[in-house]
Amino acid sequence: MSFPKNFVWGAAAAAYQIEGAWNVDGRGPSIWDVFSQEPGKIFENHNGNVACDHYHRWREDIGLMRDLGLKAYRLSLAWPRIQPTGTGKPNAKGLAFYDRLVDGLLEAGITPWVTLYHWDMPQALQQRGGFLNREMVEWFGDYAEIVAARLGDRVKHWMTFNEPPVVMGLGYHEGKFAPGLKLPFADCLLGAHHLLMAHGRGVQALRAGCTGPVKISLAHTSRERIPATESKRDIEAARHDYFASTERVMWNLSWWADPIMFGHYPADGVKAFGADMPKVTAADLKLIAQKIDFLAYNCYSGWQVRADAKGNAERLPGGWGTGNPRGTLSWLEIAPEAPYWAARFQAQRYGLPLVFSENGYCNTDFVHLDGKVHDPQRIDFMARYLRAIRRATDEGVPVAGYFYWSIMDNFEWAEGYKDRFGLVHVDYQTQKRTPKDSFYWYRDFIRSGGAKL
Ligand code: IFM
Repeated sequence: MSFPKNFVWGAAAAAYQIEGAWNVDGRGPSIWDVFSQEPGKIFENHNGNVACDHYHRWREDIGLMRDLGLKAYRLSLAWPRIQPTGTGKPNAKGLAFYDRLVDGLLEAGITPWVTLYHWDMPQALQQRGGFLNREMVEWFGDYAEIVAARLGDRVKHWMTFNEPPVVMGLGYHEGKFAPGLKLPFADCLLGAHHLLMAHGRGVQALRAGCTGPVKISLAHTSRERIPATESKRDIEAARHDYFASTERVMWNLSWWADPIMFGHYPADGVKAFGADMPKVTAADLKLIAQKIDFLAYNCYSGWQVRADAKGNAERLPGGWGTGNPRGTLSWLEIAPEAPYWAARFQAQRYGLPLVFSENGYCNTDFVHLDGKVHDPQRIDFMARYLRAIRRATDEGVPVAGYFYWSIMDNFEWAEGYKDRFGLVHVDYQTQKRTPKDSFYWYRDFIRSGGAKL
């Protein structure tokens, strides 16, 4: 069978990873500006000061998206461009940039899907405690109000936060990402709670400030559990493990998704985390559980799970086996079944349609002697993952869209510019854009309505 008729074919990027222009037109410093200036934090001390210079080259980039035939483009807004210190009067030039970008996309027939927070918090807010400060709820709400008032007449698809496990896990717990903190687990649970409340406040502000109906979500991520066989026992073991919240990490999907969808934290986690739990009131939970309209999910990799003799989940030893194909980032083991199980498990548990807000493959692509960028691995990766998504839609699992990560090579956080995810190659010395083979493959695929697999 084929993909549903109105399936959204998109690609994504995020402000700090592509915009550059870090100190232009009144933009304030973000936690990533500060973190990436610290020697040793980022591969070869790269930073996002210039990145893909999308701030100045957005017209050319929209032209590429139009050539690609994108139906939708997922972008994020740089909060410090809009409110340089995170609170107070908006910066007119920052808002004007996003105004132009949104208009340009709409003129090109591309629907903007906007994420409010993709990790670049204004540094001034971090200095006031960042997510550990409960005032974050109102700071974020005010920011969402400003954005809704300015873009809400044209933008109808929103995500509040991108990948909370990375924000709190890598940023506040493991110290690998900005702001580089290594806080006790209890503090991370408190920050997570404030983040979820800020999400709720953001949803309220977007609904109140945008004109007409809007579709809102939060982009989750986790690591997929893939049943080792399709026996009922393995499937149930994988499902149970997928939604368990007992590990003392920030990666438990149900920890983030259940409060939004069910209005309470998962009982297994509340029990396991015991005294580390923050104080949670009924009013907090009510705020968090604002109605959302779809599940947004960033899906990359996962591992196989089987049921042991007692039916408990057991991760298969050795993951996928020595030498399993992967991207240049070590965590990106290729697991083509991942989106199928992610969509099936989540749609069943949460009862909403799911959009893959990110999925992509990284490599060390370069321009070949013939002037082209040949990236057969990426094409193969996309074809495999898209087949799994088609299997889901064939079986009636409600998947509504797919955003390839990323439209172009960009600043891959702590890995700098080393790993390339783009459909478009970027030469960071000259800013020359070269569409890769995968760009043309995806273009033909979109033209065929997803039939060409
Ligand atoms: O580049 C990131 C993106 O910012 C968030 N999701 C994962 C991508 C690849 O690591």
